[in-house]
Amino acid sequence: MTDSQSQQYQSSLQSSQQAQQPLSLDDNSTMQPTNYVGFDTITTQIENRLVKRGFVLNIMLVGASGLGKSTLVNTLFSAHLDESCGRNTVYDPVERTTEIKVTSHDLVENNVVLHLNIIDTPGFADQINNNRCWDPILRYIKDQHNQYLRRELNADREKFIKDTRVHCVLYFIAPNYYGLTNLDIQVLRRLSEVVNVIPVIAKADTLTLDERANLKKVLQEQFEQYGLRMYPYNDDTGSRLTPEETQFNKDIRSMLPFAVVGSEEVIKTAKGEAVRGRRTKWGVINVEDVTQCEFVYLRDFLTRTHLYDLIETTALQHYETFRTKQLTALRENVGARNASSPSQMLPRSQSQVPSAHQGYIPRN
Ligand SMILES: Nc1nc2c(ncn2[C@@H]2O[C@H](COP(=O)(O)OP(=O)(O)OP(=O)(O)O)[C@@H](O)[C@H]2O)c(=O)[nH]1
Ligand SMILES: [Mg+2]
Repeated sequence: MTDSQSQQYQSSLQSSQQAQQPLSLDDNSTMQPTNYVGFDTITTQIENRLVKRGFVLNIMLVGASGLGKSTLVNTLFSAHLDESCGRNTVYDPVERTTEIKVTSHDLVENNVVLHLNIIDTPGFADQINNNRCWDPILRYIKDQHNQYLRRELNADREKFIKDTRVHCVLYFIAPNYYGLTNLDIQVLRRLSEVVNVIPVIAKADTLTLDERANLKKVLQEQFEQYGLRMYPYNDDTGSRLTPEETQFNKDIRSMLPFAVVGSEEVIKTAKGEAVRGRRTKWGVINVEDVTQCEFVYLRDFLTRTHLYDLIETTALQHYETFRTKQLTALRENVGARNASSPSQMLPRSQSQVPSAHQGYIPRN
């Protein structure tokens, strides 16, 4: 045996001896294979599957009439997704969004497909009696949960259940100096129980920087005072988040609500730069300039850092709460029925899952 052959033999013997050794256990009792197995590629495998399937994001726009809801969503995704109702002259008719309207779009970026559904709701607060004007919005959200539950309980359920559950509500607050109106409080209280709510100060270009800072302070105090739970939440019940993510969420919460300006127009600044903004008599408001408004923070938060978390939180928290309530109500119904007539102990059919309105009625 030559020297090099003997070295080769020694090293192959060593590696075969290592392979025969039992898997080692580290301090946390997690096993570490002695040779590379390759299951760490599961992340790439999952990524490939997910990319192929694409992602669904359902965003709902809620707030008083004319606060720039449609304009902002178009600005967010740099595309004309929703019809804004602005007038160019005073003679143009005043148009409004009058019913819940869903528009769907497939956006593609680096092979990743985002199936985006925008749920535009009629602006409220412009009626003489605004009592229960939030009902259609809440009903819509709960109906989507209910439909998902019915599909999930179906004996021959689809492999991939179409997800129409609302992942996030962008709630538009008027730029004023006193904060939330009574109506805002009523609506936010109900919404924040069933969906992720991200509040924004609309048309922030109409406030001075001091007014904006003051309004933010007032709003944060009101969120606290009225127990309004805004997204991102500070209670990570499932311990899903890393300490860095928890800290990041804390920072984001201290910035809420984002003071935003929307515009679909691309205009030229005095320096000749083309920017997305609003031209006024006094100059150009660049919506992507963080010294002028917080639109960029909102966009990054929504699309770059928390898009998946919004989807996951909807499934793990809001839908789960709904599901538990519905199934508990169903079990109690069956129990009561069986107790009253034990001879009829037949299983209920799927169609008898209580509707969203039977089992889960919005609080008054
Ligand atoms: N100053 C200012 N005006 C804005 C802003 N965003 C939108 N607008 C204007 O406000 C008007 C109404 O905008 P929309 O986006 O249609 O408002 P909306 O909330 O969707 O209205 P409804 O659907 O009727 O409830 C339009 O003339 C917009 O150009 C903004 O950030 N600042
Ligand atoms: Mg609109």
